[in-house]
Amino acid sequence: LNQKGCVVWITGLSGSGKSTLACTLSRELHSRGHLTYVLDGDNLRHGLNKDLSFKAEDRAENIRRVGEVAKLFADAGLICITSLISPYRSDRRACRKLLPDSSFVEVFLNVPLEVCEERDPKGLYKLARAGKIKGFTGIDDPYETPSDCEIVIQCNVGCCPSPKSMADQVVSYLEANGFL
Ligand code: GGZ
Repeated sequence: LNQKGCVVWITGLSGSGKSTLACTLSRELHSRGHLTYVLDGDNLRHGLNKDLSFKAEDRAENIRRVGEVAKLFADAGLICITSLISPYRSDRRACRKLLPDSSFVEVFLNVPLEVCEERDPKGLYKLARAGKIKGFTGIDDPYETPSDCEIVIQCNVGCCPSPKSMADQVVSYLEANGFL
């Protein structure tokens, strides 16, 4: 294995397609012979992070732990892909600081709230609007838009790139920056 490890940190709203992008990107990189590992926020909250809630300090701890684990994978030479909402700039910046310069690749999956809410794959937005979930990101909890990310993937109402073309955008970046 002759691979420079890195972390591809995908941030965005619930329902923006982070997990789908992470999975599609992982498969694409595998098919090119690269080792990857996906750390998915929703999955990790059933195990490693099952003691954490969605209040700001628990989200911070959630992201801190995943950042530390992602660093271990990157140290081992893998491309570690994370998919967490990670709504706070300060938490994302803290993860970036764990890694050597340029090996933290922040990807903002920029999907309008109305598109995420229309998809509502788990019915969570509906519950949040009804006040049955409190502190839901984008409804009554903040999402701080990245200002220093390496890649922005733009979706608009009625016009979203396919998961494959989103993954290709990340692959091109990784190629151009010597990670592949
Ligand atoms: C945001 C919530 C909440 C609240 C439950 N706010 O789309 P999903 O369902 O499958 O993924 C979301 C997941 C978010 O976990 P993360 O670890 O990525 O969040 S963070 O980075 O902010 O710590 C969503 C579900 O959990 N979910 N309640 N209140 N998302």
